[in-house]
Parts: sequence; C-alpha cells; structure tokens
Amino acid sequence: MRKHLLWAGYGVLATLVGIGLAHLAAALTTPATSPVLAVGSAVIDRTPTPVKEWAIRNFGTADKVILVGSVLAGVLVLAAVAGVLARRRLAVGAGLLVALVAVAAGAVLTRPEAGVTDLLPCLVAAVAAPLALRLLARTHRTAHAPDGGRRTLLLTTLALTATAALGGVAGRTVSRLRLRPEDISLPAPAEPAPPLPRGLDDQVPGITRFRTPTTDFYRVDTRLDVPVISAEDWALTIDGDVDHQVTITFDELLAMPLIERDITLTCVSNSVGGPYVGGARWLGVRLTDVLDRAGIGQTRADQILSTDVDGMTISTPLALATDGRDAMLAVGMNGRPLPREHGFPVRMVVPGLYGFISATKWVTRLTLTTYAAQDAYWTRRGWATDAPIKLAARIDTPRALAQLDPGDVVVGGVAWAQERGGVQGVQVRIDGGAWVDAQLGPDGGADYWRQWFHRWSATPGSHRIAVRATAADGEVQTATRAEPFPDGASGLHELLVQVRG
Ligand SMILES: Nc1nc2c(c(=O)[nH]1)N[C@H]1C(S)=C(S)[C@@H](COP(=O)(O)O)O[C@H]1N2
Ligand SMILES: [Mo]
Repeated sequence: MRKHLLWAGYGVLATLVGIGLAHLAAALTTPATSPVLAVGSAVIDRTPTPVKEWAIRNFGTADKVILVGSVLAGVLVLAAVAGVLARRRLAVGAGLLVALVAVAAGAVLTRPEAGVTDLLPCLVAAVAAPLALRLLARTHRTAHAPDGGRRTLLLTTLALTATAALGGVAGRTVSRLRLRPEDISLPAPAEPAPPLPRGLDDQVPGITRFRTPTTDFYRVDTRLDVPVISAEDWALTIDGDVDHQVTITFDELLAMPLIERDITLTCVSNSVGGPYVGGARWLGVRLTDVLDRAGIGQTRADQILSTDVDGMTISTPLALATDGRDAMLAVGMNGRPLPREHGFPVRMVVPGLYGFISATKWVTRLTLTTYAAQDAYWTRRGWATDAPIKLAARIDTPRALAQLDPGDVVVGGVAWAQERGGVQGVQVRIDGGAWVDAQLGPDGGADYWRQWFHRWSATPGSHRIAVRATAADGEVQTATRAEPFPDGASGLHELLVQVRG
C-alpha cells in the first residue's frame, strides 16, 4: 500500500511538472491554450444550460474557480493512476500521461480560432510529464538498490516540485504582466456626457455606489483567461449583407466622432436582486456611424452577429441596435481605456439590452445577417434573441436576515429602467402593507440606474421588506416570477430582517 501511494505521488508530481511548464509556455504565447484552462473552457461550452444556470446561481463568479479546481482534481486522480501503473511498466504510466495531454490538445483544437501553434503548451506537457515520471522511476530504483541513494531521490523530488511550482508561478506572473493595460490616450468626446451628479453614496451606508468603480465592475463571460490584444493589431471588419465590406483600424475608429454616455450594463443571469449590474461612463463611436461605413441601407439582415477575437459570437437585433438609442463601439470606461477584462481595445455597449445579446467584448467582426441563417453562442443554447433589460429594483441595505435595532432604519438600493425613460419612482412595502414612495437619488440619465432610500421605523420582530420600481414610460415592475433563462428574471426583490426586542 505504501509503495502504491509513493508511486501515485510520482505520477501526480510528474503531471504537475507538465502542467506548470505548459502553463508558462501558454502564458508566453496564448494563455487560453494552457491544458487545464483549455479543458475547462471545453467543459463550459458543453455544460447544459440548466447546469450552468445552477452553478452561476450557487457559486456566482466563483463558478470558474470551482470548475478549474474540479478539472485539476480529476486530472490528478488519473495522474496518480499513471504513477501506480508506472511501477510495473514505465511505458504504460507514461502512456496514460500522454493520453491525458492528448485530451487537452483536443480541447485546445476545438477552440473556435485554434491554430497548430496553439498546441505548443500541450507539447511541452507531453514531453515534460513522461520525462519527469521516468526520472522519478529511475531515481526510485537506484534509491531502493542495496547501496542506497535515498538522498538523490529526495533531491530529485524537491527539484521537480520546485520546477512545477516555478512554472506555475512564472506563468501566472507573465500572464499578469501581459494583462497590464496598454498605454494609449483616447481623444476627447465630440459629445461629452454631463457631469454625473453626486449620488447617495455618503448618505446611505451600504447602498451601491452611483458610479461603479472599474475594478469592482462585474465580469461575466465564457472565458477562463483574458485575451491580450494590442490596439495596434486590432481591426474591425463589417461584412455580410452590406453594400461593401470594410475594415476599420483602431486609429481610424478613434478618428470618428466619439460620444460619451452613462449606461448601466446588466447581465441576464441575475436572479432577482442579483449582483451582475454596474453603472459606468462609456466612451465610444456610435454603432450606426460604424455600420454606415459599410452601408446598410439595402440590407435584409435582421441581426448583427458580432464575433470576438476568439470566434465567440453574440447576436443583436438590428432594428433595436439602430433605433436611435446610444449603441456604441466603446473604447473607454470611466475615463480610461477599457480594461482587458472588459473588452480592450473595443467592445459593444447597447443600452437597454442584456449583455449577452449586445455587449460583445474584444469584438473584431460585425456581420449583418439573419437569425434564420446564423446562430450565436447563446442562441444555440436556447437563450432568447430578443431580450430587453427588465425593469427592476434591488434592496442593498439592510441585508437579508440582518439583525437590526428597533427605530430608524434606512432601507436603500438601486433601480434601473434602461430605454424606458429611466426610473420615475420606487416604492417600498413592509410586511405586505401599502406601497410607500421611497426617495430617489439624483438622475444620471435615462439609461443609468437610480439610487433610492426609505426611512422606516422598525418595530421588534421579523419583517418582510419588498421593493418595486416604476419607469418614466408608466410601466410598473411586475411581481410575476421568472427565472433568468431564457430572457431575464422578473419578480420583486423581497427580504426578511429581524428587529431586536
Ligand atoms: N466576447 C465576449 N463578450 C461578452 C461575453 C462573452 O462571454 N464573451 N459575455 C457577455 C455578457 S453575458 C455580459 S453580461 C457582458 C458583461 O460585460 P462585463 O464583463 O464587462 O461586465 O459582456 C458580454 N460580452
Ligand atoms: Mo450576461
């Protein structure tokens, strides 16, 4: 038994050496081609929608950490088996390790824009892991020969552990360095946004900030890594059913008139009261100005199929994107170039539509086509093609199940009503009583969220707080419950609190 454990350990160590060095090779070339990340991405793309929904609901943004952890755990179990097999016959154990790498290579090659050079990290793993296993097997035999050599075995183990760790850490460091933003300066907007009024941030403790700081902005995408694109290499092609196909460089894009807008981005995966929503100031070129370069006067298209740098696709209803709303190809966020996580160098932002049908990050192609002819990533997974952001209000403070002192309690949060003229009113209801008007924070524009608060004299006991929003177009937020799939959650945000006696 002890022998088995020892050999299982050799298998795991050899595999970690392969993974660590491959991770470094990937960081230096294309981060997404790191074997574990590639398998993780392949799993994401093949996970059935209900399972994905469940994972996002229960683990939130940690779903990816859990996914990569599970993939890694599975690999290491097989690696241990390979080690045990190598005890009898090295070739069998090494063969299993190579087979594992082959699975990862398959995952790398199924990535939409994969090329042969993307196999480099897998190649590194396919060579390093079996070599490490052989080294361990040989040193083990020598160590257990009559004349000993246990010191050498210990040193070999330590050296290989260090190699694996250094590979992993160096890979991480290189990736981090490459993720640093590029030093570019953006022109001033031709149409600046008015200054954003001071929000209720300092007045209502616990309320969501009126302007989401860029570093706190939610991130939702299908990737485990962040693409590294240089503005100089970037270009946008507009093709499909257009008068003439055009390609625009980053400098050409910046030479067009820029607009600046405060827009609240919202993810369809939010359950009622969910966290994936943020307010930022976006700088970009009007989408219609860009489409006009290619000419869409004669088009029979009904969707804009946008493609990102790795071939991931998002479709946006053409009629909605060009109906006069401030849809843009954004280059700036909160006064700075886009961070890489949020789409550097260029992303789409379309007010009023959930991100999954509008907010393509790292966008490189806009294809004018029809829903009948082409399906985007989420369309194939059953999500709606037409998904306006639903009118919603969220309670930020107090927290659900909070223990409060009786007396004055400030209930507060945010509400959003993009492309409905903005939020006109917010009402609060305690214990199923009458709806009472909350006070609204300042107006940041029709496509921006609004903060609200309500002073409540809390009495001892358990209480239920509910909130609902009204839009400027008269719509009142529905109480009818719907899950995020397929076109966004609805229902009222409601929570329980305890007031001490
Ligand atoms: N290339 C690409 N763009 C994407 C996605 C993606 O997976 N890949 N996710 C979309 C979704 S679902 C949302 S809600 C927004 C989120 O943008 P953020 O991460 O900047 O907040 O990006 C959208 N753009
Ligand atoms: Mo989303």
